Amino acid sequence: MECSNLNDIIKSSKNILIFSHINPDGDTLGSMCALYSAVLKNYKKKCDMAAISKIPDIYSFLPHISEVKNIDEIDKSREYDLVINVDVASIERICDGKILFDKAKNTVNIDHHKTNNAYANLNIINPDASSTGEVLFDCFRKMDLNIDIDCATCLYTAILTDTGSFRFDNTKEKTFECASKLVEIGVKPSEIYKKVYESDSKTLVMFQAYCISKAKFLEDDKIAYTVVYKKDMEKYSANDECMEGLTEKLRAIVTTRVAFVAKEMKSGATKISMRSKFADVAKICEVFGGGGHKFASGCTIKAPVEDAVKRVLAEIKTREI
Ligand SMILES: [Mn+2]
Repeated sequence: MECSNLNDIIKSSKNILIFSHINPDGDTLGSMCALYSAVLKNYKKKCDMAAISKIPDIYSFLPHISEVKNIDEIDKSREYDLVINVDVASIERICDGKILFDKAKNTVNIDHHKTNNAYANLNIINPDASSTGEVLFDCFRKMDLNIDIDCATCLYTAILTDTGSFRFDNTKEKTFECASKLVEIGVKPSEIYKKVYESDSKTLVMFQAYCISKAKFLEDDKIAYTVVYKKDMEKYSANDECMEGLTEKLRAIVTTRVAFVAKEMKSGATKISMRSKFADVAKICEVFGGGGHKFASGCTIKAPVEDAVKRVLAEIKTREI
């Protein structure tokens, strides 16, 4: 029902803008480009696409990604007929884009986050779906849209990345059903796998090897963590993209139950990225004003790294992990 409303809204809109969220991941970018592609081919309309912050280089293979503009390049005085947010759990995640969202004649919010508070005129939210890509694919099928290889590639990438290659606990029978249909359309899983997971830069690999080599282990190796200083980043010319997957590498050790990376930020505060196998680390990060998912959360602590690490360790030790 909601999806047929989307059909009517797109038909009656001349100017459409699609937003992805800040610090974009494969789900928000894949969903944005998939929607762009579907609208272009089925309604013969060109949408604008906006990114709030830098798009990681690995996603440069996504069809239509080169047409995405940075929010700074978009005229804030414009009034769009329709603004659609994809994978944007809360309106703050489009930052300045909110100006354009609030002015739009119509707004749509397509998402899968449990915490999404349905902030648009039309909200298509399915918390049981693995990803926004899966929500969108369902919707396209209900709308009877033609899904071509470009669109399928984007949807597959969205589902693949948000499920950690079909490994995380959001991977359900339905997820494989969607993936199967996308492969039927022509998606080559091994090709997308190579583009997403075997495209690390030499800098990233060497930098992460260094970070792991100085990891510390506590409580019979149940807790694993490493500290990343500004000077480490400088030494390796590493950027934030080089942090991607680092905490997961510490969690992947058989004895690890909780892993975290403490990063010294330019401001002097400490950014904590935490992962677990069993414990609800969202609860631990909430103590420090952060949050996220049960097994993957984060927070920022306004304290120097040594101090922040002490506080985080003390908090972990009060819990059953
Ligand atoms: Mn997502």
